[in-house]
Amino acid sequence: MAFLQDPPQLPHPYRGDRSLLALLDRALPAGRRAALNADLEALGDYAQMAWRRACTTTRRKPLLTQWDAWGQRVDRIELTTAWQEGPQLTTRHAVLAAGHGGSEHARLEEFSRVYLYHLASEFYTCPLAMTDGATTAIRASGNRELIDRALPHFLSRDAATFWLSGQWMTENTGGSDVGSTETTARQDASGQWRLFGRKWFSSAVVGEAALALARPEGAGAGTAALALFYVETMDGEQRKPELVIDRLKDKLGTHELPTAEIHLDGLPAWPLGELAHGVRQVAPMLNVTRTWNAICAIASMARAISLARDYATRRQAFGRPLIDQPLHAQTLADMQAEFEGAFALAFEVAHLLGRVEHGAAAPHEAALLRLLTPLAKLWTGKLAVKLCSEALECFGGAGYIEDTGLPQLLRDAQVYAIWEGTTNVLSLDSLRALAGDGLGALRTASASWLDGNDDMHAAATIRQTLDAATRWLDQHAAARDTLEAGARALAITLARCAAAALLARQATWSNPHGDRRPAAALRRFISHGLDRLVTPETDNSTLLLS
Ligand code: MFK
Repeated sequence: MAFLQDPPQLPHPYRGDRSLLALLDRALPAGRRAALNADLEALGDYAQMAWRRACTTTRRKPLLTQWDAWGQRVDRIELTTAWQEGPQLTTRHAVLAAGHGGSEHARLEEFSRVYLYHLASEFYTCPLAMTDGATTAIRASGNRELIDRALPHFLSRDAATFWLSGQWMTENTGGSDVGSTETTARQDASGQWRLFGRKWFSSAVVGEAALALARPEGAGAGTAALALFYVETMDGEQRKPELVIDRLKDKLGTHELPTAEIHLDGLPAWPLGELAHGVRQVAPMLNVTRTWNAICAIASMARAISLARDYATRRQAFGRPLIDQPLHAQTLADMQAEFEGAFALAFEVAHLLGRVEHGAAAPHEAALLRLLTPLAKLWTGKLAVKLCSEALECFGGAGYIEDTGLPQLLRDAQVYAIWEGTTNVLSLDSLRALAGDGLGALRTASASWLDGNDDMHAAATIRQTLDAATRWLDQHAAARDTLEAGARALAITLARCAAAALLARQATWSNPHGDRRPAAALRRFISHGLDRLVTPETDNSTLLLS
């Protein structure tokens, strides 16, 4: 009988995830913890079923039909199975509604659902993130008419009344430099605003609404002159003719997500607030979608590590299972420690968001949230690619073969570093947050997270690294080019300090329960180093000569 290798089995994504279980047990009051269980069990079941289904069926892509047989423009998109299941599943388990549930814990409860659902959703979480962000931005605008009109749909617990919202910012001019937006807004004879222009990346084109940036006719150039508008895309069952889908994008990954290029030919629109400072108005949306990005990134890491660890118990080589081979075990443990740090940081951002939104935060925590949001997004985005790549290698050649389902993990992970802003854009955003009291807030928070932990080496390393980061900032504060050139290194250093201090807090809670694994994760994470600061040479001209 020829040798046959057992494929990896996916442990239950909820019951088998000790990081999630320990976090929720620590952070939630007992009653809320118990109430959350049924939804998380169900989403874990769905995720396990979806993995099995993905391993046994041929993956499909969404299909755009632009014209019907009789020459009528229809722009109809056929969605994949998970996307068709999305509205029912997410409204039944209140994925979005949970985040707006009137408690400081609401966001933590929402994002634990997102974490479990994300990979099974085939990136249906992308438009869900946009819908969550649009809800947050519309609520922040105080526009009562739009709040009453859109939010009951966005937060509906009934698929029949649920609406998805997009976020239309990116244009041909680029995803980062939003100030060069070319879409214009004009009022027609009746005073109705209408949008004209081309949007280059719309991942929620099947949605019923969107928030869009546009330049009101006659307004000046640049970011401050942009306005933020709310649009609806459907007239009953028909897509409005003023919204045209030009084509679906052919992407490296996220193949099931129907990302479209569209143009707007007079689509009716309603301003959220003043007819300027649209980026300022959309910022609450950006910060929410960046939190989704971080949670989805750690979900990819969790899946990759979970499969690699399971496989290491099944795969025998050189006479023993991989898990018993020192170098392989070392590799897996290194991955696990980095993942646990990223997990701690991403979920702290989610929990903080809820506390700040519900007025339950300490005085320094608004500035802390403003800083940790870009840090979590940029660090987890990069780490997901690294860990998914490492995990594929844990399978040897099998990790390179499409119908194992494994290569998709790596292809999809690449999106976290660009979705909602590149690593460099987010590093520069962290400088905005540091111009306020971000660093002071991080120092205060880290001291409280370390409180009661007995790992003196970890505490000293975190404090020394934060001191070094403070000195680095002071030293370069007046030299903008140097500050920008070193911003990524600074951001990753601060993210690692925050993650280490959060690991210490989890270890302090877990030790008395007899669980020494978080303490081991902390030691391992610290051994990988926290300080990534560099003093950049800002003159790159010699090296960049072609
Ligand atoms: C899931 C799979 C998806 C499928 C594939 C997707 C592929 C990728 C598709 C994409 O295109 S994703 C890219 C989405 N685009 C972005 O994430 C935007 C990236 N650019 C930025 O984040 C810039 O920093 C930003 C446009 C927000 C601002 O840059 P500017 O034009 O230089 O504006 P400025 O003057 O610095 O900021 C304007 C205001 O916003 C300021 O406030 P004031 O008006 O009060 O002075 C800023 O403080 C404020 N602001 C900016 N970022 C903020 C913020 N406020 C709070 N939080 C923030 N994060």
